[in-house]
Amino acid sequence: MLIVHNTLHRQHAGRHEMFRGRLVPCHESPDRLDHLLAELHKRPVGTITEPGPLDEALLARIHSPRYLQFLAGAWDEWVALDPANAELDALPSVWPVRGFRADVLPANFAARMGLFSFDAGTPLTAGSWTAARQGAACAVAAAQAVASGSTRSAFALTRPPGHHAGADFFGGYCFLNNAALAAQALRDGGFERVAVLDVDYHHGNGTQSIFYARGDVLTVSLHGDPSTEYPFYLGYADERGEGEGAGCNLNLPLPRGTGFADWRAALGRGLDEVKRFGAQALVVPLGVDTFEGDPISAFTLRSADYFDIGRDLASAGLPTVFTFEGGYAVAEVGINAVNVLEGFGS
Ligand code: 6XA
Ligand code: ZN
Repeated sequence: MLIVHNTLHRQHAGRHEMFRGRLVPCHESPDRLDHLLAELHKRPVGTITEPGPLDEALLARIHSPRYLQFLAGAWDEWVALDPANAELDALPSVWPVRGFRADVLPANFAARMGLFSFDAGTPLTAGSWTAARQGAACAVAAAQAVASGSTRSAFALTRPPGHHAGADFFGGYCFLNNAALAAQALRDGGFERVAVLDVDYHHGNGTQSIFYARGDVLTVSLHGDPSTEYPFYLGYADERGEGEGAGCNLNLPLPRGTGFADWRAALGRGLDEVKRFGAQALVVPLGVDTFEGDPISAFTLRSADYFDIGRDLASAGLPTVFTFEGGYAVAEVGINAVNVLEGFGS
């Protein structure tokens, strides 16, 4: 397995996220990836490499030009409002809900921050854009290596994560949708039908929305039931895709407290769907916030279960790209993720 590392990920280091009326320390911290990398050095499952420059044309096929333009300049705009802002994270505080104009692009920075986001839990910092771009480059490099046939599987150490980011919005700690970029790179690399099977605790709303009307990319997500779990407003079982994408989205919401036996049965349903779709390549947004010790999630998977997840995913027999998503029990993040990779094999 090829491992593609984001050497610049530490440049994205948010201080605070909004939680129940308070600014609390960010769960999505740089040490998450450092633990993962340390575990990969301890238990080598493949060669570790760094990505080349990000493919701008590919990026622009997944994200809208005005969103990319906003992200590229957001930090400078934030600091230009007040030099003291350089010591603070940028967080949105106003959003256009139903009935508001989504086509206008206000001159006001806060208004644009809200237009391009959906929560107040995703701080934008001085290095967020640099880190997010390098993370995206990792996902693309991993997919291109798999598409070229030089490796059968690859794992991209994407941080910040990506599966909540849509074509033109950030949220859920995500700015660029690494898994969507990987799926598109696999399509461009010659695989006619690609499946995304998201095993993070949270619904991959960004990936779903990006591919919702496309028939060439299947999106499957197993996750905490959105009626009680973030991101709340998407991820229900009746969302099946639209237009050419009708039937090409499958959500498998599971209740809080779900243990490995039931979770694994849902994974089996997801894998059946991948097979039925006739996928030629697979993208797995890999979050390990399904772990029993995760501070923000409510499934009860144990560390040993992650070997079985890897084995089950390998049973699809497909060229596979993993991106790294959630998982906040920092000490166990590396162990659990590498257990999946070890179980998967090469
Ligand atoms: C709300 C929780 C964000 C969840 C992020 C995540 N601040 N997504 O792990 O997969
Ligand atoms: Zn998650």
